[in-house]
Amino acid sequence: MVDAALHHRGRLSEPSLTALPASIIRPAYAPSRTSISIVHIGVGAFHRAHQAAYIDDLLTDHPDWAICGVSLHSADVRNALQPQDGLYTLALLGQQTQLRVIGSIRELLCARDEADAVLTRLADPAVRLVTLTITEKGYCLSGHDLDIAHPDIAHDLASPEAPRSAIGYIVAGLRARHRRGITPYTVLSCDNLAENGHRLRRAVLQYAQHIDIGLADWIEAKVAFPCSMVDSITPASDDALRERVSGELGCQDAWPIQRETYTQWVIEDRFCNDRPPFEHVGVTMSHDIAGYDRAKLRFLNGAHSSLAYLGSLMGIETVAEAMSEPLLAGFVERLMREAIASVIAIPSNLDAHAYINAILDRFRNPAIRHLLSQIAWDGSQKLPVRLLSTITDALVAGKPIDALCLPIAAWMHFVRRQVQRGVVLVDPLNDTLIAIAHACVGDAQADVPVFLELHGIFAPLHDDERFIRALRSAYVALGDATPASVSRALALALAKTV
Ligand code: CS2
Repeated sequence: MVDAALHHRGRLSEPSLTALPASIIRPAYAPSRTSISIVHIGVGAFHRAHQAAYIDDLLTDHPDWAICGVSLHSADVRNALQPQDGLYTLALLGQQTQLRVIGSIRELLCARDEADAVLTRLADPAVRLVTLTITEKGYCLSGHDLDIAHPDIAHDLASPEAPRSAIGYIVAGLRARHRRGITPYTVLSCDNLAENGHRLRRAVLQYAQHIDIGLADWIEAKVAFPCSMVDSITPASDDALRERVSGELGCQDAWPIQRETYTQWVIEDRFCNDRPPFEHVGVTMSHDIAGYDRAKLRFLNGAHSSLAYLGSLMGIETVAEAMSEPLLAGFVERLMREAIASVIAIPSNLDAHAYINAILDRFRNPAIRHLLSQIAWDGSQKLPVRLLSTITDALVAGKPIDALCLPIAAWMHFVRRQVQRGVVLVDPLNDTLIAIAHACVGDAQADVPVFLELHGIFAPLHDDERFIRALRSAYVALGDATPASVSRALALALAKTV
């Protein structure tokens, strides 16, 4: 809890900026003199640590690119940041922690109770860009298609003027612009999904086709959905951070956030309306970002999810702790250097060896307490893009997949163990996973096929004999998923040539 005495020293706000200690970096512009051109949907920690920091740099010379941050369901961020004039602190965790106040989010809306204000912003001709960080599940996809049976999508299709989903809002905004003859905005996904722009475009078009075919044709012809790759490790905020920040600021910040100093953003240069001069603030603009995307998702996120499930079964709490376990760190390094590197196609200017070295260093960062339990969330959405995609390519190339199947089997054991222990799973397929876990008996022959029934995750691998065999062996190798049996499985995997 924040020290009660701090409340008397006030809240972070625009007037309080000048009184902050000199060590705190603050906006080099007057936040109230900026204007909004970006609507961002999903004002979570990642957006506030990543995109909002780039835009904060940009506003110094280009004050008309400020952000309106929209949360679809929860009012928590709005309620925390509105009394602070949208300001909040970003802690940059390096050898020395640097605190920086970000001023780029100028308006905060909660769509659940301010739908009209959100729709008005989306229809505003000054808004030229809509960005999103709604996580994998926010796209409401089943495989590559929009899941029209998803409750939010079904709701929005029935009443498109009063949407709930991000897709529903994007299309409602475009519909208003289409009717009024206003140039559409570019829709830029900033989520950790392979080919995020293509997936979003497909989902938006499929949705629009259900409500208005003329609108769907207009969107298809006129609206750009660039792909992007985003990268920065952003552990969830905790009380230690809140106390430290308020102490150093000398005033209260209700919701500071933290990230590593490393950050990367690559955007496909395809916009249908004006765009910010992103390249002025360190963003890489490219015409082909698929290779960057693949490298990030398969190396970094693939390794992260592997650490999350194997490490959790070993009773380890954080990424840095996992990296100090020789068997686990050794396994994950081998996984990247051999199993993943041998099948991945990456940009010619990207040195895979150096890229992996940098990832290992980032994972070892002692200043970061990144919980494995946070990374373990939403496994059903993350595993296909992070690990199963590599397995698919390895099978096509006739390469070994044994090591790649170990983290998948670890996820299955993790799900089974959490449910059987009564621990809440954070996953949109929660209900299905609970039913599966209850059906598990701890035997590979019985358990693995039940998981493989999840075709949304496993298709087209679910009936591939080589995959099933390797997955069963991995499941058996992990034994009863205790720290000792997982260590044995890792030692065995390391003893083999991957
Ligand atoms: C992590 C990512 O929580 C997770 O699943 O793997 O959030 C990861 O930290 C970021 O993608 C790094 O850019």
